Amino acid sequence: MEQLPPGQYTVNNWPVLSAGRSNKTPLEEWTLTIDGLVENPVVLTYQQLLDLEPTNQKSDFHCVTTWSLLDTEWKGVSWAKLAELVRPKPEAKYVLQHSNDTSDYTTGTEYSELLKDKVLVAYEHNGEKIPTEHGGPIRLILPQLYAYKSAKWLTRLEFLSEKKLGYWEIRGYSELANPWEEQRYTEDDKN
Ligand SMILES: Nc1nc2c(c(=O)[nH]1)N[C@H]1C(S)=C(S)[C@@H](COP(=O)(O)O)O[C@H]1N2
Ligand SMILES: [Mo]
Repeated sequence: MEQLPPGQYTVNNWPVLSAGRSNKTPLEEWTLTIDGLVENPVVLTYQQLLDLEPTNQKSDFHCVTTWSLLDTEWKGVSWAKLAELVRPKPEAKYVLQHSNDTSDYTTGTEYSELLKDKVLVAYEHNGEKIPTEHGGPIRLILPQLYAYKSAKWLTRLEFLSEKKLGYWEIRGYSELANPWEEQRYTEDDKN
């Protein structure tokens, strides 16, 4: 299968692309909240996340500014595992990701995107803890969408009944962000 979506080129280094910076919260104070329209809202410490069954996944990373990093290895907890824990309600249609950073970055998708292959709440990249500038200790990985749909410094997954625009979506970037359809900007979503 073709690995490079239209209009993308491959990079070997790994660029850093951040609207803000990490708040550098100490690891022992880091929490991941999963709440909103779920049966069992949770606040997980970093250690509690590590204690859940891990999954390793190799996936591609496509930035909307046209670079792609291929075959990158992530370790973390699969959405399937976390879904067992929190049990989203039937009316949960949308998920807003929140970051613990200086820009209060958010990004959102339909809940169905979390149910796709290789979706991870990741804490390791290529066998190492995710570096701070790349979103460590925890970031989401939604490899099927442009990477702005994968929040770095992930601190909360909020389940909603309706869509809410995030940091780049408010600024005119696609809500759908499917790289295979080249949905880069809002106007591409209509095509
Ligand atoms: N919190 C936060 N998450 C973010 C961003 C950001 O600015 N802040 N940028 C997004 C974009 S546009 C891309 S391409 C990737 C970049 O991840 P990297 O810096 O690890 O390459 O993170 C995404 N997640
Ligand atoms: Mo990006």
